[in-house]
Amino acid sequence: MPYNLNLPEEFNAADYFVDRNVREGRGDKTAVICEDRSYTYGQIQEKVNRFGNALKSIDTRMEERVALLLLDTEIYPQAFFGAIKIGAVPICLNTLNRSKDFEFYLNDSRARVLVVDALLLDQIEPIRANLRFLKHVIVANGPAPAGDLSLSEMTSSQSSTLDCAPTCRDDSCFWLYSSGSTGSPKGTVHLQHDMVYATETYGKKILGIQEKDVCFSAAKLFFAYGLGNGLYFPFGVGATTVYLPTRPTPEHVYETIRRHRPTLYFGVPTLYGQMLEEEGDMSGVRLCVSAGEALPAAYVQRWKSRFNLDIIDGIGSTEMAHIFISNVPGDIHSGSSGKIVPGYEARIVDENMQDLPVGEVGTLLVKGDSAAACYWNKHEKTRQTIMGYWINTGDKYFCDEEGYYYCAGRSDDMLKVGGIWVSPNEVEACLIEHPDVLECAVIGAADEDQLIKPMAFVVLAKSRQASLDMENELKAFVKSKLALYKYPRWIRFLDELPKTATGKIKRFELRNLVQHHEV
Ligand code: 3UK
Repeated sequence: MPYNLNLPEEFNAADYFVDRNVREGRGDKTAVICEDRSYTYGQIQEKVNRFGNALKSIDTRMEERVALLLLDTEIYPQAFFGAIKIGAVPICLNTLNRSKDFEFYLNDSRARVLVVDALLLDQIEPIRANLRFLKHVIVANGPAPAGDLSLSEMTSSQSSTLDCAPTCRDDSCFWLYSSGSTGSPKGTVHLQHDMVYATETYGKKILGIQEKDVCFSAAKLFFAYGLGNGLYFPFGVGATTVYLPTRPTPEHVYETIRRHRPTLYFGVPTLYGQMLEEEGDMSGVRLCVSAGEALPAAYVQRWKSRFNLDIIDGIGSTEMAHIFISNVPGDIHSGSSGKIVPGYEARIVDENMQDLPVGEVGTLLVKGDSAAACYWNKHEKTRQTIMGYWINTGDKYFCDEEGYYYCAGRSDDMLKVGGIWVSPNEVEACLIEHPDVLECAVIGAADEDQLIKPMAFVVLAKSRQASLDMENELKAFVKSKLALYKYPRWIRFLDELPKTATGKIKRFELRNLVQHHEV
């Protein structure tokens, strides 16, 4: 069922997510904890106001883009909502990217202002001369070089009060860059009401998030997943959020959990796998969440037996802002993405956009009012993906009789083996059940007859040795579990899998390795 938000025509997300908390009496409630610092909603509101005024002082106007290249600290909510409050449009940039990516984002978006963490400034220096539209660089969390602005200096002289810009509920609110399998990244334009929609649906109905919750997202705020987990879900209900500015290693994550005792923990599958390999404690956490890629069923079971905690896997996307199909606490179907989140609708269609029967693999389309409005200046890609009310996820899924959705790979990852579809995900899920396997990826590779067969790349668990015996053992293991044609004909052992900045396996790199006979 569609969910009606009943937002007024004039609506500003910063008012809803920041000011409303203070109006409703939560001014003294802790909003953000970062290392040994903590800030109340009242203090965050003041920071937001000072930053909004600072942006205005350098003539930032409504609808202009303000790029954020920031680590997860209290500066994030300040800059994000400060920009939104004056009607400007923050763009959350992936801090793991490199100079040439930032050059693309800044020129493609025509951002007028960049807010950059001092620790990331070295990524910007080499490209400065190429930034055609950028007017101001504001440096946060450290000193600004000559010619740049210092966030702390700029904001200290500003007023701590600020009225919201009169944006409407359908105004641009924030952007995220989404990279596809082909072409340049796409600026995904989200509207003022989108964060409210995701909070009301996934946030409240699936997480059951409440004011008393403490969120900790190991997935960073620049990722659409982390932005909901660590920023607008907790702010949407007046809860508390914990930030970890450094790399989310199992050690840092366990330490943050020990120190700040979150109730909701958000991770990605790779990290759950790594955490399972290390010592640590999850005391105080009531629920764990996974998204970004399919969570291996084996991890769900190992996690449950070690911590007695559920991990709810759900699929979301940058285009939909957050999760639209999810497992729910108390009804976990490990290996499945779960059921449709109330407020969203899904269809599974064939190449002619005709609905497929239960159990058949097709393209997943999804509908819901947190969907992006468009890709910036990419008309054709917008039309291919945003089909009226429906968004084409590009994912292959099937749905069972009870309404559970199962991921069967990306449109371009599915393999035809002996004329039959093989889902690399299914083979991976099987391999990872083997206790010696830490991570794996399966791609299609051509045999001597140029027929596609599955090939597996395996990262072995600590202290396990790659050998011919191990290879045969893993093949036999898959053969014993799945239809025979699905087993990997070749197994290659790697020290680590090539991953994108957001933790997805770069299958194309694995395919290249094979094509160039490098493995
Ligand atoms: C894949 C999954 C299987 C799927 C995201 C939660 O990942 C997010 O956004 P991205 O734009 O990627 C979207 C694509 O990733 N995917 C994500 N989650 C799952 N596949 N099981 C899953 N649980 O191909 C999807 O189309 O980077 C995740 C919330 C917000 C997000 N943006």
